[in-house]
Amino acid sequence: MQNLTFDFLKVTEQAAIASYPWVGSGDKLKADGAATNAMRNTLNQIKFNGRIVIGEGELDDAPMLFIGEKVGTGLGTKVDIAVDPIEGTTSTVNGQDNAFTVIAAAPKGTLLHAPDMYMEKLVVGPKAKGEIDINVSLTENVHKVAKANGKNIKDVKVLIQKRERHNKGIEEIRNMGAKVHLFDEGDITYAIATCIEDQEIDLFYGIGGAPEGVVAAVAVKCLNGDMQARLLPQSRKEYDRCVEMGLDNPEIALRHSELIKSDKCIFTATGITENILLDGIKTDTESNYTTHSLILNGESKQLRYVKCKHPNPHVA
Ligand code: VTB
Repeated sequence: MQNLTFDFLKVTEQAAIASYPWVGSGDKLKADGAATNAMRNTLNQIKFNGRIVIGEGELDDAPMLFIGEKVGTGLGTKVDIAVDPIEGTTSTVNGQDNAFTVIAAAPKGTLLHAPDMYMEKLVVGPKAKGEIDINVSLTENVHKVAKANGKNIKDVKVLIQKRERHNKGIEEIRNMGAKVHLFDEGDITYAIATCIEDQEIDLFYGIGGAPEGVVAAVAVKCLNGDMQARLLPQSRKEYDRCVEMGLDNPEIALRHSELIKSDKCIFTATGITENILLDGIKTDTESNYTTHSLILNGESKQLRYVKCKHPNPHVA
C-alpha cells in the first residue's frame, strides 16, 4: 500500500481542529458535522482510491462519512477505511476528557465490513497474545492473561466501560479477586492502552461500537497485541444487514485476523481533549493551535507521537 501515513495524519489533525470550537458547546450535531466535513475534505484531496467499510452510519445518516462512501481522488491504491470522526462526541461537547479524531486504513478487502452496531471486544497486549478466547468465560481469560503477564490475580487490571450492560462481567472479575477500572467514554483509547506497557493494563473487555472495534483492531495489530470480537445484532434488521454485507454468520466469534487481515495497515488519532494516550488541542493568545497525534504503522510497528503547531487555523 502506498505510504499514506502522513496524509492521514492531516485528516485527523484537520478534523480535531474543526471540532475544537465545539468543545463544551453542548451541540453534538455541530461538533460531529464539523469533524466529518473536515475529514471528508481532507481525504478527498489525497491521491488514493478509498472506501469507508465501517463507520458511523449508512447513506441516510448524512452528513456522516457513510459506509460504502468513496473517498480520495479515486486514483492510486485501493484502500479500506474505518472511521470515527469524533470518538467521544459527548465528551467533546461536555468539555470533558477523552475525545479524539481517528482513522484506520488497510488495503482493499482486508478490514471487516460491517454495519454500525454493538460489538463485544476482548483485547490484550503483546505478552498475552494468543491467550484470549471470547468463547470462554472472563474468568478463564483473566487466568490465562495473568499467567502470560506474570501476575497474581489480585494484581490483574481489567478496563471496562461504565455501562449497566457490563455489570455482570465486572462482578465476575471482581469476585475472582482481579481489579476492574471503569472508564466513562471512548473505548478505542482503552483498548489500545493494553498494548502500551507503562499503562500497566492487562485486559480490555466490553460491548461498544463496531466501528470503534475495527479501528482499535488496526491499532492493536500495529502494536503487536491481540483482539477478539463478536458482532451483537440488536434486531432482525441489524442481523439481515450484516448478512447483506457478506457476513454469513453475524454472531460468530471474530479473531483478530478477521477484523484486520493485513500488516499493511495504518492508524492515526489526534486529541481534541486530553486522554491517557494523548494531549488535547492547546491554543495560545494568537489563536494558534497545537495538536497532538499518535501514528501507528502495521509494517514498521513504529509508534510515533506528533506535535504540530498550526498558525491560527480558523483565519479565512
Ligand atoms: C461505544 C464506545 C465508544 O460510545 O460506542 C459508546 O465504543 C456508546 O455506548 O467508544 P452507549 O451506547 O452505551 O452510550 C463510545 O464510548 C464513544 O463515546
